[in-house]
Amino acid sequence: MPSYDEIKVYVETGQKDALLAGIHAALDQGQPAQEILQEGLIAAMDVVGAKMEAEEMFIPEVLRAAKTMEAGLEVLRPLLAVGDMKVSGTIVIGTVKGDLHDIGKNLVAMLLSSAGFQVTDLGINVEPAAFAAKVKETGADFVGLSALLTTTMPMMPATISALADAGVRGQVRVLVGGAPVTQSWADEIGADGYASDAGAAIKIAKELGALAG
Ligand code: B1M
Repeated sequence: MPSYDEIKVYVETGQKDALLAGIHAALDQGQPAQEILQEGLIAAMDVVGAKMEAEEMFIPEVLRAAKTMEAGLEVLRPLLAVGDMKVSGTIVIGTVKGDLHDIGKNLVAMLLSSAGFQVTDLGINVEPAAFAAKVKETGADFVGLSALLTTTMPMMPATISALADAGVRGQVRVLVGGAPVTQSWADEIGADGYASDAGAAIKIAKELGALAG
């Protein structure tokens, strides 16, 4: 079985076949899917982020790493079900306008779905009005906003305003997340919940659902 450092290198350097073989070998050895995700795939993207910032990696290489990670995620997907956290509810989720990052959002959507939520994923670069229209159309209980860039975080309050303008702010709980997002930002913009990772998103959605009765 490869070490997590080796798995990280496979993601970083876009070695998809080696990554998939490595993940299968780790699973065969009894390593938990959640640990492979956290210590291998997500940790690799942190290395990629640091190298991107230091201009040691550029967009095409970062994209290749992202695609490789997504291939690994597909193998883990069925194993990441959330066990006893069965909840129900409907959520409209997307990455806010101007932002093209979707790996974290996809992970959150995937885990919410496996926890019993009915998920409508609007994808990336979603206009505030498009979130509001979909909430209105589906009568969703939650709307989930993901942002990975400090420059796109302001699209979160813009989306909350669009929900108010469409007359649906009162019926929907707003959950926000993404690497630069914090609890204090969520408080500042009047979101109902903040989650630092996909597991926390399920927990918070469950709590908010229970509060709403
Ligand atoms: Co971009 N990028 N990127 N990038 N990219 C970051 C975010 C950056 C931190 C890298 C860096 O410089 N260190 C930096 C942002 C700096 C900042 O604003 N603070 C950055 C930059 C600058 C950019 C560009 C501007 C680069 C450029 O063009 N010069 C550009 C912007 C494009 C745009 O969006 N308009 C850009 C482009 C890209 C790619 C397209 C090449 C690619 C995205 C591919 C894709 O997503 N399909 C990419 C990538 C891959 C990254 C890094 C390396 C990895 C992101 C990732 O997938 N992480 C990233 C560095 C980093 O974050 N370490 C970086 C793994 C993922 C599982 O984690 O997304 O954080 P994350 O999601 C977590 C939590 O945040 C949370 O749960 C998830 C799972 O645990 N979460 C939620 C996320 N959404 C949530 C929603 C919730 C709840 C929790 O509720 C609804």
